[in-house]
Parts: sequence; C-alpha cells; structure tokens
Amino acid sequence: MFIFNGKKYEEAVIDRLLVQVNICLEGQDCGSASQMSQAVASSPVEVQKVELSQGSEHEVKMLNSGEGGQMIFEPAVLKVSVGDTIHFKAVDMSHNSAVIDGMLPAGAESWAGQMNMDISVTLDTEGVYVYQCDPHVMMAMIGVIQVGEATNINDIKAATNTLKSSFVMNAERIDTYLNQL
Ligand SMILES: [Cu+2]
Repeated sequence: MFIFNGKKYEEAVIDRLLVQVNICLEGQDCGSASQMSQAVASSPVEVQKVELSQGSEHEVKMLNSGEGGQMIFEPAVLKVSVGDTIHFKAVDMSHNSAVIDGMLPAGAESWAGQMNMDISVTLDTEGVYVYQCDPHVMMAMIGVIQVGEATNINDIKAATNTLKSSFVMNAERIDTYLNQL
C-alpha cells in the first residue's frame, strides 16, 4: 500500500481529482463561475437610446471603418419623423444601401441603392426599417431607421432570426441596434 501525505494512495488521488475537476451537470448549482455569469446576466444593461434627429434631412455614411467597427453605417441607428429624407453617402467604396425584404413597414416603399453611389430616400410611412449593404451583409453591415412610432417593431423582431442566419460576424449588431430605439 502506498501512503501519500499520510493518506492511502487511492484516497489522495480522489482528493486531488475532487479539487481539480469541477463537473457541472445541467440543473445543478455549478459554483462560483456560473453564479458570476448569472449575476452579470441579470444585472441591468445600460442601453443608450437614440434621440429623435432634428431637421428633416439626415446623413448616413457608408464606411469601411467607423466608431462602431468595420464595414458599418454611421449612424447605424436613426430616429426621424414621417416625411424625412435620408441621404446615404458613399464615403468609402464598395458599399450600397438596400432595404431588407420583410423588414420595413407594410405599404412602405423599398429602396436598393447602386454600389458606390449616394442614394436619398424619403420615408413617408411610419415604422421601423432595416437595411443592408449587399456585399457586406455577412459582416452585419446593416442599419435601422425608425420613422415616427415603431408600429411594426414586433414584425421586425420576428424577422431578425432569418436575418442573423446571413451573418457570419457582428451578429449582435441587430439586437444592439434595435435596443437603441
Ligand atoms: Cu458595405
């Protein structure tokens, strides 16, 4: 029989296993790590809401790199009034702005800008619009515009799962953007 630190060898091995291996089964209290993540998840998240943009004309830049990351519209979230005009500016090359099918208010006019071209759209129908840059939708190069009240927000949220399936990175952007409305 081996003696290790005054214990039988097998007991010592078991002690070491118990210390080093933390087996966590679903439904069990899994110790400090999970308690910490629960605490983080349940703490209120600070969301900076977007203010209504003043004036009747607004500019959105199409950028390779902005404050919010790579391949991005800036500002990516806008709140405007019914009848306002949005000017999408081709500041950097290889971008466009095209509203996403099923992510605009019922009866609203859609738009699809040409690559490398500025496009201006006047939004006469109230609700939330989500648009994309066609070549960079995989990187979640999208933007959100709320016109008047967010009358169709439930339809928009329901459509986000389909939209997320076309992202390979920055997939959190859509939820982040919608939470700012
Ligand atoms: Cu783009």
